[in-house]
Amino acid sequence: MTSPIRTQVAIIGAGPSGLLLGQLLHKAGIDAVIVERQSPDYVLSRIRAGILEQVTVDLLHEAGVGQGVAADGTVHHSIELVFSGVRHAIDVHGLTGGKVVTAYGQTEVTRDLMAARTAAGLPTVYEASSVSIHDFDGQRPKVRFQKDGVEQEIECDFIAGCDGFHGVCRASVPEGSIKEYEKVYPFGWLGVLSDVPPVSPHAIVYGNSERGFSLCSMRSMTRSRYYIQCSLEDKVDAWSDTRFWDELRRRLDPELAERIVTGPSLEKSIAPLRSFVAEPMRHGRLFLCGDAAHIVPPTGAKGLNLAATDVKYLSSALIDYYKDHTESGIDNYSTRALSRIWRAERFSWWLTSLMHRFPDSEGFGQKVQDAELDYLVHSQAASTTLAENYVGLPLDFAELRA
Ligand code: FAS
Ligand code: PHB
Repeated sequence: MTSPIRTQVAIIGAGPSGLLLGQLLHKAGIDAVIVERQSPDYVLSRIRAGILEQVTVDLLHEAGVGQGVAADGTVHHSIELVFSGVRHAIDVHGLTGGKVVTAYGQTEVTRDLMAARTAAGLPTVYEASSVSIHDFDGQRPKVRFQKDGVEQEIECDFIAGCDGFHGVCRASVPEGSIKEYEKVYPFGWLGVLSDVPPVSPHAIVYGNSERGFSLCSMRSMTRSRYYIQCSLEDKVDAWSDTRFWDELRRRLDPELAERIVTGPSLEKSIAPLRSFVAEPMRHGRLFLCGDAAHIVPPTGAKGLNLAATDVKYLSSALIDYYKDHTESGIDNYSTRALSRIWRAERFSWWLTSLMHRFPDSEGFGQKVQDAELDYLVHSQAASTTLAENYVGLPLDFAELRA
């Protein structure tokens, strides 16, 4: 084994959580090493989120990587709901006193963060194998990994578990020290990315037809992202581009179906949907962050945004620790993050329940879903509830009562 690497914070995972945390710590003069098991290209090849809350956009600017979203992000003032063959606009901007969301892909966010880290010459170990974490219940936690066959060790003050749902960090917490809450949904999302102009460039369109859920989103004015609800038994190979476009059209209102521009898929994948939270998010000197601690069904566009606010809370806590030698931030991290996470979990579960067809939802259940959709688009109070959750609840929830 080579001589140990010494740093203040060891970050496991170079997805958006790990990279954004590394960038915010760097700007505060705190050293961090990131250890990632995949290559940069592999990380960038995963097509995921597309909608950023204002809190997330502000954080990218705070981290010094806001140029991309400012130049290429598309601001949305409204979302649209399609059901019973009719499309209804929800004026998110008007209902929330001017708040908006921005369409800018997670791939682009990750690329911007990677470029900033490289430009600053900050240490990131890609394609690390056999990553393990140790002694995080003590004062001197350690990370061990192999790189090019050589065993290496990091000595640090803290470990940030930014390694996603299938990572090593949450799995390393002793059984009995962590409680997990989970709900798995009986369907998945078949997603397609295509270099065609978005059918609705200024509104994300959510559909609930008798054939199932659909979603029309975008990455830019020339690149679109579409999803349809599919069975968990479905296989991507069974979905030709033509079959996908035809099915998507069947789930939209006639005008939108007519307007949609189709083209070859650049990426096509099926993602399962689950709600998941692991509590607490702090274990000694290990902090779980982002998908390592929680998962939401993507219906509410919260996954990436929750990861960003975890990073905001954790980076502030670590900066307080190193600058002011106070531990209140790190002591409160888990409670503070979980308070916002559960509100987003509730919203994501609610919108998923409202916009999807469930195998057992015929009869009374379907009539109630139809009635809730009708109420939602005709009641300002109901639309306001949707709008204020969609743009993202404030970092400090007390603001909402103000
Ligand atoms: P990530 O999973 O992005 O990153 C974790 C990183 O840790 C990865 O790079 C991984 O390779 C690495 N890692 C894992 N184990 C490791 C180990 N042992 N050692 C070192 N590194 C390790 N959110 C939305 O808002 N909208 C969406 O439409 C949406 N679609 C999604 C589709 C899919 C298939 C998935 C899985 C998620 C989707 N999400 C969506 C949620 C997604 O955007 C996450 O919220 C976001 O990626 C969270 O970022 P991280 O916490 O950084 O986790
Ligand atoms: C996306 O653009 O990928 C997207 C948009 C809205 C969602 C989920 C995903 O709710």
